[in-house]
Amino acid sequence: MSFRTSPGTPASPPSPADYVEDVSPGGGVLPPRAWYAASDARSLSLNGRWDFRLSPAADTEDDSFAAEGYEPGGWAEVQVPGHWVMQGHGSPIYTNHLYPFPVDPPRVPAENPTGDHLRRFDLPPDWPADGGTVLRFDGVESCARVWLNGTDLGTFQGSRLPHEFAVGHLLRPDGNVLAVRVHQWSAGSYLEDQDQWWLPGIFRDVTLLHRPPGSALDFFVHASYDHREGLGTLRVDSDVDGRVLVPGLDIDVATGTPVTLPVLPWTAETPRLYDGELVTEGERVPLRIGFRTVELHDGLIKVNGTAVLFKGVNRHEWHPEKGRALDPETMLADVLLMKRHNINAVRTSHYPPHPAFLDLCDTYGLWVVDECDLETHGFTEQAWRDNPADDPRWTPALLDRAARTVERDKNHPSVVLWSLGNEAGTGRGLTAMAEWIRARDTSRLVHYEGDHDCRDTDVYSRMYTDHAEVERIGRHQDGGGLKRRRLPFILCEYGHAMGNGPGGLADYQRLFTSYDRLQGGFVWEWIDHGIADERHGFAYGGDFGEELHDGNFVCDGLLFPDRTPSPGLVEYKKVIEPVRVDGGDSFSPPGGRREAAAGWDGTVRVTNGYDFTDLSHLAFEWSYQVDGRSAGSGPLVVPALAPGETADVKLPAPPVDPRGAGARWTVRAVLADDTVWAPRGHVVAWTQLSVAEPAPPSVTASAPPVPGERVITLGPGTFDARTGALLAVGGVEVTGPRLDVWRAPTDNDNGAHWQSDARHGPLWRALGLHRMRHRPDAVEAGDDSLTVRTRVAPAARDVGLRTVYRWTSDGTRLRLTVSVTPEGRWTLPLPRLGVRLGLAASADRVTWLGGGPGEGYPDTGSACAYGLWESTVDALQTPYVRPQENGARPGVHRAEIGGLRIEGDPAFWFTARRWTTEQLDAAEHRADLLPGDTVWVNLDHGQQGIGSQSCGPGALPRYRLWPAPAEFSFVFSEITD
Ligand code: IPT
Repeated sequence: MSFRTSPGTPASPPSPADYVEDVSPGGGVLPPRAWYAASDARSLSLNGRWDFRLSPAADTEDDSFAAEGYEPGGWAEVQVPGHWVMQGHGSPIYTNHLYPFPVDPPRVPAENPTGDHLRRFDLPPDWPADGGTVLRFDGVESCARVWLNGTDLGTFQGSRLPHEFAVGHLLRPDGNVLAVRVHQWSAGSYLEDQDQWWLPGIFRDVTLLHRPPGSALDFFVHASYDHREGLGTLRVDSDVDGRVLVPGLDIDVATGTPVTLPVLPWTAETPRLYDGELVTEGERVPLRIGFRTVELHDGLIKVNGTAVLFKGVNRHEWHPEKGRALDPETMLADVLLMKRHNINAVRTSHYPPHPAFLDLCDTYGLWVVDECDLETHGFTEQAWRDNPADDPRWTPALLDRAARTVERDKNHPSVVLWSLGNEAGTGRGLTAMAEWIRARDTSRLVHYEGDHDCRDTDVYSRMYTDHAEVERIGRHQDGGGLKRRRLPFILCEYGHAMGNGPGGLADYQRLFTSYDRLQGGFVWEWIDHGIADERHGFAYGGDFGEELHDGNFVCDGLLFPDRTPSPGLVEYKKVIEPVRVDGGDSFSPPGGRREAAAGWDGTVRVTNGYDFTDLSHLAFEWSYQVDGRSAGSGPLVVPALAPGETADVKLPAPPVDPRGAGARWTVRAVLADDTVWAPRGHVVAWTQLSVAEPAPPSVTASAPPVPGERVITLGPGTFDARTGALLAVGGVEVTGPRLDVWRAPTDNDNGAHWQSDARHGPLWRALGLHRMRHRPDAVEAGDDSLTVRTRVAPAARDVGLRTVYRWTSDGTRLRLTVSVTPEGRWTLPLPRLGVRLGLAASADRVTWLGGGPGEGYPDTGSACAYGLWESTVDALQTPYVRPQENGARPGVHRAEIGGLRIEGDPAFWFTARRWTTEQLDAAEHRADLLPGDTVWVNLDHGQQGIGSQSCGPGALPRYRLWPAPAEFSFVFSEITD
């Protein structure tokens, strides 16, 4: 790098292109306006292969590439939309809130990867000669300078916002050249510190839009609904006068003219859209009109007069190969997955999504909190000093972002709240944004979490608040200023879905449904941002040699990166299901063990938990299972209850007598007909009720232990005479079983480094629970039992678990009773408490009678149904992007694997894997897990809850596994049938 000098002045650094570090939003672009995909005016997509050249700094190359006649010899090619770092040029960087460059606003590093893009295009032969043409960029990260046919059009920042240029005067029929220079870092980067991969590039569509004479400019569809009268009022304000046509409602009025008439309202549950058109002299623009009124009334967010309960998720845009360049199929996949999992709301964290996503939300029905492209979280490192959100020099940029968000998306009925941004502190810029938005759009409410006094917001919003505080807020016992006390509450982020978890969702949902003020929340977050990677399976922060990074904190979604639902999503679906079926009990522990109250007469109470729809779209079915097998099923007649209504419905007489076996009713609510988002028969809600638990296994101790030289035999069991360890059950070779308390800490066990509460993962390790020593103290052969006494404890500590294994047999079966007595002063709960045993690698097929089909832990098992399940060892694994404890099936009475039958007394947690817990613990990526020559089986009496401490509260006290005297039994037998 050379320093320019001039006579008499000291050397000064070169000034990078001024616009890159300019706090203003850019220059040369057209004012923001409503976005629409298509009208009858012509358009031309410029997506496709573009010539591409990457330079290491903003000023490495001059701008001669933008001049007429430039030949991009030796350039590479990239796909637009796309990020160059996802296409082999440079690499992604992941940081949570730390800026990956020195904080010196608005300056950015000299190392500023800059991508020059060139696109040649001809106009279609019939491209109209009259009127103008606009060039639209839907998203470029983070700063662009644009030339067409050698003419400098201008610059812009605001990565996830549209920017348009008037280009008609520059176009020619053939040989047009569009040149775009994109800088990874700009002043705008300070406003985009959004806990995601930093991914430069032209990552959304580039389109030429013909603007015929008399074409539409901006327009605002106002469509409200009066729920008392059942009347909608439509008024379309348009910069260009014209007519508004809605054939389905016989509407044909001038723009600006209100018309009131009976309509069906739009809600997320009933997304009724009316097709219409805005007709100006030169253009017909399709309209999709949804009538709905959003208001704050009686301290509640109401839509069409009804308070809504948000069952939401935070959605970042993500694709494991394309980053944030999402194709329409992926957007649709997200919406369908949400609808099928009972999700009714999306917060577009932390920027406006591709506009096509909002079209899908309108069509399929999702409430949207549309968030502005703004976050300055890194300033928290300096106690928010110099925060752009409170610095008037940045206010124009903030207002530009607010305007581009609102103007683009204002015609979507699904958008019910505008969000100012995320984690941007508080300040004058935010207040200015809120004021601007309120003046522009009175039909929606304003959200922002960072302002706990709610000066700028219409809703009190928090993130990761623990259950106890949420309950206080629900009871209006949380204090706060007068304004806040009158506002409804939402958790804009909760249930941090990083790795195994989140735990505690059901406990939150009970609060949301108990207190009116609590209007629900948005789980963090929708999808893991893992990057498909040959080395690792999926890569996360640090895998690209970043100098600063936040590891797998970027993988904290309900979907794995390839959009496979994680157990967290299955749990969330169950927790938020819109129909409740109760059998007189009030609480469901994991493993599908909801028990009917004593003396229950077979009546279930059905409650409609929808906000707007009755139950007529659902069909109800009962089934009766004995030991997990269906013994009968049939339809259940449930009245078409209105929202909030309850009915008692009697189940039929049990079809069979369970005779000592376990018996359960299952009631399902399924779609009665096909919908646009799921077929007929799709399960919306279900409940299981236990009427009889299986009789515990009984083994009459009748066989005596027979001591030999090296081994002791007891019934089918062969034991090591010295250590008392079981070696075989009949012909099945076994390693162990012995006490095991270790689990590979989950992300939620490990917690976040800023958490002030005890973080169990690191404390467990410090105590040495991952390296427990087993000391055999005695092997005692009695008349009808073999007793092995041991002490299990970590080096360097005086705490331990006195453990007695007592074996008995009736000649064919072997019963193990484990008694555990803690010694010393334990200050931590245990990760797990049970036994671990090894089986030959040929063990593959697994069946179990208990909770399934997926995993479940004490505070995550709502979605586990009791049944007779079948799987393989491989399929039992939940492939968290960073390997950790997973795969336990709760409430298991019986499991069969590798020729061994295992019955529990009481029911146990069952886990089987082809690697040890220690190997699971050591692995950093999926690809590190390699099958060994043993299948390791854990049979657990207890498991510590999961919680959400990777960013929120830990497991609630009732889900913690405190060391206490415990006794539990298993019965082992060789499967011979
Ligand atoms: C919160 C952020 O708002 C969100 O973007 C994400 O980073 C989340 O945390 C963690 O995954 S902020 C946190 C400090 C509570």
